[in-house]
Amino acid sequence: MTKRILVLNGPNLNMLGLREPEIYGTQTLDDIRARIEARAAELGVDADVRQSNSEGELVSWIQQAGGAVGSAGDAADAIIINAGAYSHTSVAILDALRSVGLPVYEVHLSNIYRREPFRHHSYISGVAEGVLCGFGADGYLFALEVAARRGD
Ligand code: CA2
Repeated sequence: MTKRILVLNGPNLNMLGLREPEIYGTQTLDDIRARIEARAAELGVDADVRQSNSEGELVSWIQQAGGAVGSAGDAADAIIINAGAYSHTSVAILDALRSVGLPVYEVHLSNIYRREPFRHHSYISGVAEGVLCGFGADGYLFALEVAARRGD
């Protein structure tokens, strides 16, 4: 069966390419989605790229990826997540990721360790297989390659 990888993006990432290009680059989220989908096709996996500004919606998608009741068709084999600012605040997203038990790959476009101290801690890192930060959109593609290869 084709491996299915859920790629989640958190708050404000819908603004990519439209504001703060010096930090987050000039590519829009649609540009990044197209790059992820193209690489997924080469790797022979399905990538489902989603964005939400709502913490609760992200939690629901994570639960569905884990096969929660009523989530037929949304189950996934791995999760790549850039939870944006929720990375630094959300115990709810941490709990959801821990409960589904899927491999988690954390991505940040910017190098969070070169930025303000409040960005240096991510709740998600504690459950992630690995963290990619500072490589811009390439981080998603690196994570996709690892997620596609692992568990074969
Ligand atoms: O570097 C990353 O990918 C972040 O997850 C991005 C988050 C930030 O809170 C994290 O500390 C690091 C912010 C995403 C905001 O994206 C924008 C993009 C363009 C314009 C405004 C916001």
